[in-house]
Amino acid sequence: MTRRILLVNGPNLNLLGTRDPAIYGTATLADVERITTDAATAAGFEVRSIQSNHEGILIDAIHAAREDCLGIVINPGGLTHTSVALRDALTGVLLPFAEVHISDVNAREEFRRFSYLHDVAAVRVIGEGADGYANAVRQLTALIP
Ligand code: CA2
Repeated sequence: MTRRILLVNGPNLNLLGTRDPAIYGTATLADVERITTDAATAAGFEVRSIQSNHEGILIDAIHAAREDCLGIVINPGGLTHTSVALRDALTGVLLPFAEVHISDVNAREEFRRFSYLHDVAAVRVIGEGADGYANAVRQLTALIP
C-alpha cells in the first residue's frame, strides 16, 4: 500500500498569505501544502490535501482517510476551539494525528487556549509558523511503523 498521510486545513486557512502577516506569516495555503509534501516525501510518504470552510466536508475527508492513509496532519482553524464533532471524527478513524497551529494560540485571546484535540493528538505543534507543518510531519511519520 502507498504510504500516505492526509493534510487537513480547516476554515479560513485559504486566506493565509492575504492578510494578518503579523499573526500568520506570509506563507500561502499552497506554500503550506508544499512544505508538508516536501517533509512527507523525505519521510517516504505521499500527501493528500484538503482545505474546506465546511465542517462536514472535513469530517467526510477524515472518514475516507481510514481507507488509504496512515496518519493525519490537521490544522482545524477555529474548529479547534469549538468542535466535538471533529474530535469524534479524528478519534473514530483510529489514525494517529498531528495538530498544528501556525500562530501561538496560547499567547492570544483566552478562547484560543482550549483545544478539543489537545488530549487525543499524538503530536502537537504550536506557534512555529508554516514550517510547523514540516515538524508535525517528521514527528507523526516517526510514530508510524
Ligand atoms: O494558528 C492557527 O493555525 C489557527 O489554527 C488559525 C485559525 C485560528 O482560529 C486558530 O485559533 C489558530 C484561523 C485561521 C484563519 O487564518 C487566516 C489567515 C489569514 C487571514 C485571515 C485568517
